[in-house]
Amino acid sequence: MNPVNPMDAKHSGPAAGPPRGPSRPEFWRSPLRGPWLTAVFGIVLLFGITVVFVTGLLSYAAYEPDLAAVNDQTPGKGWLGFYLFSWPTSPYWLYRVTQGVHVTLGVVLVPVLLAKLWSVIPKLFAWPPVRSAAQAAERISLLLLVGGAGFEFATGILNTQLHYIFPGSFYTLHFYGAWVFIGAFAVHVALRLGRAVRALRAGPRQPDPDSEEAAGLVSPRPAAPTISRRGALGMVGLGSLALLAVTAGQSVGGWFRRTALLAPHGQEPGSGPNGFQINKTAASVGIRPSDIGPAWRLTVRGGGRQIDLTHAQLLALPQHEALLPIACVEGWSTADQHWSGVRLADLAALVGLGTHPPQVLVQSVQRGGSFSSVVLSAGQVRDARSLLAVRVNGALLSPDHGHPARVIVPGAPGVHNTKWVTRLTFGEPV
Ligand SMILES: Nc1nc2c(c(=O)[nH]1)N[C@H]1C(S)=C(S)[C@@H](COP(=O)(O)O)O[C@H]1N2
Ligand SMILES: [Mo]
Repeated sequence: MNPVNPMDAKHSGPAAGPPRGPSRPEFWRSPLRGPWLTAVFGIVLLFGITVVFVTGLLSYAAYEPDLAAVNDQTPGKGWLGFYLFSWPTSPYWLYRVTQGVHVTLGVVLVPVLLAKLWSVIPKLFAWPPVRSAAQAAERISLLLLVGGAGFEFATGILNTQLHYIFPGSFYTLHFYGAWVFIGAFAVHVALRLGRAVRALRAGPRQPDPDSEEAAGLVSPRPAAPTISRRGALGMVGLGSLALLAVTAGQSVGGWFRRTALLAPHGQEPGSGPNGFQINKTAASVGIRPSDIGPAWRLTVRGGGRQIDLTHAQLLALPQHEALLPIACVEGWSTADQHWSGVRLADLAALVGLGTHPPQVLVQSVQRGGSFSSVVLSAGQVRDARSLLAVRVNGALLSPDHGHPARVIVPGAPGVHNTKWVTRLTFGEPV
């Protein structure tokens, strides 16, 4: 213990003061820290994180996890799936917007999150560390809040940048992490919203460091300012805008993709009709040329019947067009592409399920991997824009885009647009 310095007594309580270093309020000297600045960042995060959370929940609903086990990346969710609903096919750009917002806003909020943490950092070292049971509980909730925010932002950004660095388990981590984080976030908002609103009303003038309003954020020994508080806000705002400028292009797609400096640019899709973003190439998931060559067949099953089609027979069926994007969970999407192929509903009709086509299990020639099969809902099958596509932008599909046939459905996440399809099973799976 340090000897009590009478100079410190004012800020450090009656008994032995805090140890030297960051536990002493005098240690923190930025004249910018104060309740107003913290409240501004806090309110931005309150709205921003709410939107990111809701669009994240929507992303899970878009996977239709209740439809089939193959659709569900977090099968142990229990009642956390209470809000799930059947994902619509209109508007056809639905997932493109919800997931574009989720990823872009998440990235854009990073500077605000860091600034918010910086603005309250003295509180991390507050002395004594535990004053009462209630305060201990609050500090633990802050641990979950800060840890949860770091975890959610880190896993999310790693996923968008590195394409599933955690094989299969990204969903589990990000999903359960989100619920822990949002629980702590709700507690924090309940405890602090009143104070934040009062601080915003009171304006940017710094309160006395010892006052209740200062909330332990105002330095009792401020250094000379090198930037104004508005300047600091401007800097954070510019940081966010810069991130927006180099991120949003990947969700807009088309020409704007070039501005998306932060988007994964590893695979260059090239030019021509098939020259748009590819998630996983045929080679990268072990598709052999023989899997998708002349020996390839499409098997359509359902209603007790089975039909096998060659590629030529598939091309001979009535072809329909649909103008649809691919929108990946990673936040990128393509501009609308001209797909053409056979309607899923028409394929259901081939096995006698034409009037009210049921759901369908789609299976790829791909062996293994969590995206090699999916169940599409009856609503998706019945939409006239839902195709088993064989062409895109006038050309046959390239192997990387799913030749000989791939699913394309409106409004759905990219992961439901299964490539290299070889089997469709209509009806309830047995
Ligand atoms: N068989 C199979 N289909 C698949 C995938 C896959 O890994 N395997 N990836 C999916 C994902 S996550 C996306 S975003 C889209 C991307 O389609 P694209 O590569 O043609 O752009 O394909 C989907 N279809
Ligand atoms: Mo994806």
